[in-house]
Amino acid sequence: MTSIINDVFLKTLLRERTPYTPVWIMRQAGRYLPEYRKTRKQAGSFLDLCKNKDFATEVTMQPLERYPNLDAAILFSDILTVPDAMGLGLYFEEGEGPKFKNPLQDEKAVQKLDIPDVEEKLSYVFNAVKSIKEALKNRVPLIGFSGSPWTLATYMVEGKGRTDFLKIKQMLYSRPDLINHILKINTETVTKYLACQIDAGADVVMIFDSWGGALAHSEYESHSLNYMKVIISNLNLLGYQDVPKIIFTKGGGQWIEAQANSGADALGVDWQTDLGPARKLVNNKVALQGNLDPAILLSNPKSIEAAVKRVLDDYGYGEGHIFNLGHGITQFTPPENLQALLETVRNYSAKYHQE
Ligand code: 1CP
Repeated sequence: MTSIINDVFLKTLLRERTPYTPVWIMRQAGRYLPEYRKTRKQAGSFLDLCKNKDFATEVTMQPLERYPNLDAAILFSDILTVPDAMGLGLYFEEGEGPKFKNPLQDEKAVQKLDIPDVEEKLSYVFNAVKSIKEALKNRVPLIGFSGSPWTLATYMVEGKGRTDFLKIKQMLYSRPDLINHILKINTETVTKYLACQIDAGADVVMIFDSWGGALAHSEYESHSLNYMKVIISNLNLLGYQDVPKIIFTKGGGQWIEAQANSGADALGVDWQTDLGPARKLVNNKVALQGNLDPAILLSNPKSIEAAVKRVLDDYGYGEGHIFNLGHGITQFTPPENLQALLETVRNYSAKYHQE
């Protein structure tokens, strides 16, 4: 294994001693940065940006160049590359978010769905991982990622983002066999996808279950968590047991104990969850990552400093906390406000890591 110069994030994932609380920010590369908007314009579309390894490397590195206090890099790509590789035809309409030309809205479409040739169809992602690793020169670890089988299925069935989930829930409650088929295909594809990202150089992998919180209590474990568990155990069986794995169910705070028994090394926690009680519930089984409300970054450095301290106080003394937002940074964040967050984490957290 190569040695990473700043290994504070890796150590924290294993709940080992560190001098301070590590931090990275979900969607740290993105539209709130003027340098991102410039590269995005040069590249053309968002997908062009993802598919060109030089552009993907450039935008991954942008937040690290601007903010020396970041303790991890995350691959610049998207969770929707997977359904795109399955032939669903991903496209972005300006200002409207992602859409699919061929969503899975009838039995025939679902039955035709198959595991794609991941190595070939998604080779641009693995080439980006290799190129980013070279650019990083081992400064900080690189996070690879995927959507969860359930979250990917919501986009595949609904055909677009941010919906009421009625199409997929109708299918779930009336044709569970079709949903289970989609979830099984997604699980095998994601396992392969993450394995290839690790082979290309990803040091950590994270599964984004952004819409797991839309599931009813009775359906969360059976339709989201259990499939994430299968991915984790399959990766372990394939020999990737030493690569730390993070799962994050947005809106999933009430299922934290079940998540702690999933085999993941760390759990993402959103801002509706109280970090102190969550820490007691996971009982040293996993690290916790989160959980500042991203909207606080729309305020001012003084309010941000107080809110960051509150999150660090909520977790308290000892190891196993990775500071992050409770969801992605918004495009309206003034970049200097993120600087205030990062400085406060670094300076204030040291007291929680002393003997
Ligand atoms: O420039 C643009 O117009 C594109 C905006 C954008 C960006 C910057 C999209 C479209 N995706 C991304 C990058 C991205 N997406 C990253 C890498 C950047 C980084 O973290 O630094 C990652 C990890 C993602 C993951 C992702 N994409 C998730 C999971 C995390 C989360 O936020 O919940 C989800 C749900 C998506 C889908 C998606 N892609 C893009 C958008 C706008 C969306 C959300 C669509 C919706 O409303 O449902």
